[in-house]
Amino acid sequence: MTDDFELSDGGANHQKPRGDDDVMTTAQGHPIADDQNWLTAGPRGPQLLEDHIAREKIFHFDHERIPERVVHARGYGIHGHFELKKAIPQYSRAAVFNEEGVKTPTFTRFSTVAGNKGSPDLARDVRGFATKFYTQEGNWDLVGNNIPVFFIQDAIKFPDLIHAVKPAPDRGFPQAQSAHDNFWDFITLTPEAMHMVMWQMSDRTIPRSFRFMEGFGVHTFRLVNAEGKSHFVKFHWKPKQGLQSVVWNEALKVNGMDPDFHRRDMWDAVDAGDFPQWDLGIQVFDEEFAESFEFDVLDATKIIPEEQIPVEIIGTLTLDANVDNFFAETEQVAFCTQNIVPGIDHSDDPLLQGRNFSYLDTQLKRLGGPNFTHLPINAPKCPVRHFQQDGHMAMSNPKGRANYEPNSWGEGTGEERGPRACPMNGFQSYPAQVSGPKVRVRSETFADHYSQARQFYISQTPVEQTHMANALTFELSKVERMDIRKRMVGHLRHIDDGLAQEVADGLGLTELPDKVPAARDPITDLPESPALSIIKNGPGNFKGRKLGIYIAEGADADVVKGLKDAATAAGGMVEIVAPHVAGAKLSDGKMMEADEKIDGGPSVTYDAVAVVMSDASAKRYNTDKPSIDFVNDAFAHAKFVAYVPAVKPLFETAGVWNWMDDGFVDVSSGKDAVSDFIEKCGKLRFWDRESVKQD
Ligand code: HDE
Repeated sequence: MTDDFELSDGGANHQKPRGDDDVMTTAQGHPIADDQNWLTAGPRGPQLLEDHIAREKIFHFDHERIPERVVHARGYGIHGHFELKKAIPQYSRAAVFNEEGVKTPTFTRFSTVAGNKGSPDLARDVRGFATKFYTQEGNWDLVGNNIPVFFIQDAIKFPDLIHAVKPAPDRGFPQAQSAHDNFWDFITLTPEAMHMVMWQMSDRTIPRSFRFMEGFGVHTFRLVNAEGKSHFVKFHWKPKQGLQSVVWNEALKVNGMDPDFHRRDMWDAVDAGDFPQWDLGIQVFDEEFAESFEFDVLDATKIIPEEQIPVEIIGTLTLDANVDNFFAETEQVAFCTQNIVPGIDHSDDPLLQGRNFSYLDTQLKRLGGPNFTHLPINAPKCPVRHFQQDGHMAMSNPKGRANYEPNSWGEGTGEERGPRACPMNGFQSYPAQVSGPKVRVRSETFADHYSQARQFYISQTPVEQTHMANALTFELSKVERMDIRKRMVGHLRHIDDGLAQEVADGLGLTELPDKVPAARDPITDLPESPALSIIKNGPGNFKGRKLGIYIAEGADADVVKGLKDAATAAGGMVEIVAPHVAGAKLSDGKMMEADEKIDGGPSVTYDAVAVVMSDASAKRYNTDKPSIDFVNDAFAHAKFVAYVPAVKPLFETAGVWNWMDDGFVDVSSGKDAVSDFIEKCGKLRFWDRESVKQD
């Protein structure tokens, strides 16, 4: 009888039923004859509880959800690897930093912070950037964000911050938004948040894609070398794709059009083999620098400008495999800031220290027991040996008799003695001097709240500064209480009077509110840091970006082909949009298939657009709302637009024909014009259009 059963590769006692490989079974392995009809007493009679197949199916379904993350609930994970390009034994003994060319497997999860699991991707929000490195010496989790500072300085304030930004407890809204009273009430009573708020109100919080944003470890960490010498370090992820964000009006529309915009973009890019990459950079400094720096390096509301301590690139992260199962991998991955390896250590940053408690605690709640390290996505890829045992869902249990230490099993006893601690290679905490009275105070060295907020603001291009003023005005306009609006403007006056005035004007305040009392007068002459601007750090080419070509019946086939070829040759992706999803017949009489019907492929989903139609089609669609929006939004969002003169009737009703600027390129003349267009697209947006509108 047993000969008829095939052993599965899953484990010693796991067998498959006779017959075909794809026979459905219960979780207990019973082959199922009918999975669609509950056992009943007679065809129209009551259902029987005896039906173990139906009951198991429903029981399991009832328990499908685990608690979503209390913050960063909405996220997207991708596998990859980190390749070390430059060994740094002088700073760290960590294996991951010592052998050039070695590839360490990784899992990275990007996320938004405030929204729940089903919230839209383009909320104005900080993005999480968490990477688990499965190193030879155990897992190292770098749990960072796309912004290098944080709202608060001490972890004990985190629940207040998160309560304030999440939906109000009485009404249960607004979802995934900071534009409401509770958030701004908390922020304006928390001056330490001002630097972070400047980043939050910048385009950093509406990234075009996860692929086009930076990542930061935020805190100061330590690197410790083989001699036990320590340096401080800050970690940076620099996207090889360059930086890019959307504009706010576009973000709002993307959310309606495609709430999964970011995860879809990542899935599509990885699926297409266009693997995104980030360089890992380190800013290394010693105690002496820390002492001389204007701000406290343990204060997570401060950066160290790259112009002051350069970022040294030491390796590259490549994200090259989508998950097989979202729940098993992205949902169950458990990042813990306390997962560090020998050669990396914590600093006394009070935000980091609090996080080291919180993450382990949160995983216990989310994953239901202490054995979440047994799940494949969390399990280290190096040997694991210890005397921990049992607990919920224990899957990898040690063999043998010894489950304690010290023990005297081992040689000659016929039993394994089990693992032993290793003082030479094991993790050693850096023996930093610690002394002082037990107190609940904030260090005086954390008291400057405005200087770097100002530095961030003055480092932006005028376009980005305008976006910040608009974002602040938008958010504060959603705040109902006048005193909160004014209080925020009172803070802005410490940052930049011009910005304060612009926001006051935007809010319709007749008088500029008084400055909020400052714990310390800001330093006003910190130099600009170009590294802080997105526009100054764009890619300069169209690689990895998407061109949407809107075609209709009779469109010039050569022009469409020319655009497709040129965009693809530049490393871009192309999608064809048409009035019907079947596509359109071009001037050569051939049918070109569409990727999207016009109302499913609005211009907000593309980095640049082209509209190629015959005169007859342009007349036919010049009252079609999705067609008008396609053109009008592309204009309003400062996109580059390729066109042929025949589209005039549509461009006229879209209101752009008389406003066409250098961001519009007539590509009817062929190859040169098309190349000119694609080259321009490398700038991503024609920002001059925004300033023209303001005049
Ligand atoms: Fe987190 N944070 N955090 N955080 N955080 C969590 O852990 C927490 C902070 C960050 O993709 C939680 O697994 C406290 C800073 C990311 O799974 C929780 C404080 C930074 C992720 C938690 C902070 C982060 C989390 C919720 C104040 C940037 C998502 C679910 C000291 C450096 C990781 C979970 C993923 C997740 C606590 C502040 C980044 C509750 C107490 C600063 C990217 O443990």
